[in-house]
Amino acid sequence: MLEVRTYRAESIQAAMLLAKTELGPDAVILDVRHLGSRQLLGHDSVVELVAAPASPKAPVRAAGEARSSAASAAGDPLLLGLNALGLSTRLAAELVRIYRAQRGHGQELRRALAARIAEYIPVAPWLPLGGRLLLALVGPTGVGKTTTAFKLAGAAQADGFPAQVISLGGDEAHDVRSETLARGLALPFTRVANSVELQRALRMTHASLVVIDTAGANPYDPRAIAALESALVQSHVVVSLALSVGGDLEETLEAARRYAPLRARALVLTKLDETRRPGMALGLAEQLGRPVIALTTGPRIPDDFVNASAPALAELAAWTLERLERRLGRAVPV
Ligand SMILES: Nc1nc2c(ncn2[C@@H]2O[C@H](COP(=O)(O)OP(=O)(O)OP(=O)(O)O)[C@@H](O)[C@H]2O)c(=O)[nH]1
Ligand SMILES: [Mg+2]
Repeated sequence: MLEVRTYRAESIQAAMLLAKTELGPDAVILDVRHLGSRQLLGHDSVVELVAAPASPKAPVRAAGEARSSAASAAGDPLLLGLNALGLSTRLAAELVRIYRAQRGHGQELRRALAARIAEYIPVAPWLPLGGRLLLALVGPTGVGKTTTAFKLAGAAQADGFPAQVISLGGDEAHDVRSETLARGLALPFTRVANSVELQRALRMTHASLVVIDTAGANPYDPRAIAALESALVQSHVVVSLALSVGGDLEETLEAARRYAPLRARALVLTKLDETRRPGMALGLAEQLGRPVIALTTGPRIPDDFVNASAPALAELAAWTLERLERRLGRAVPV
């Protein structure tokens, strides 16, 4: 029997994030309803989304296919190169097979890669098309949370969606910069210190996108994580974990695991421009299993980011495979 679940949130985006996190990237959206002006969690726009897990048929077929290709690909340097970036052997084997079959056919290659990536890596839109989205960015210090907060809010505002940035727990020096950024983008900006102030600020805003920029939390400091959790828990925001790409894979995954109490429902992957291993974004996204909403590609606000999408991830996969192959051809360590 088809297992159907219902999710309520303030926007289609927030409801989709809930559904994809729980049911997986292939969750099938069966129905979306606007419930009109009803008070949910203190806000008035409510969307109800009915979703089901993807039919078991596709994964079973994919698993069978992948087992044989993975076995025959063991020791394949391209596959090992993708493994080293965190991709599972199954996904890596499928991408390598597609790459070898379609190499040189730019558009066809990218389309085929995108179709396969979409089966493994969830992405989600973040613009608040059907209501309002409260997005909290959490993560280690210096990964680009503040910069990303202003990129998203600035881009939303430029697209006609009223946006606001709230800084939670930022110190004076941190928020001086944020105030300057907010002024430059003509964005409302508020500072809050705790859960009560955050809830008050959220009650007062009418913005359709509110990005809550949190102070960097050391992943190995459980007290810092717990403080952030208690500051956010009452506000029913979509917590999005920001991680920078290109550092040590295991360290980054371990850091992500330490944020588990914050129950992140989405990922923002940052600084893809600062590494020669941006393909690690694919491995992190696959392993963490949370929908990716944006990839950041530089410090400029609001331009340096792309919305996460299967085609964007396919471009990254194609670039990575081409680079791996070039380097292998030159017999230089990757
Ligand atoms: N190259 C590059 N630099 C970035 C990117 N995102 C942010 N930065 C830079 O990284 C530095 C830190 O960015 P912030 O946005 O302040 O990082 P944060 O996570 O808010 O830092 P804390 O608040 O201290 O935890 C700044 O110099 C940004 O300009 C990116 O995608 N690429
Ligand atoms: Mg910051």
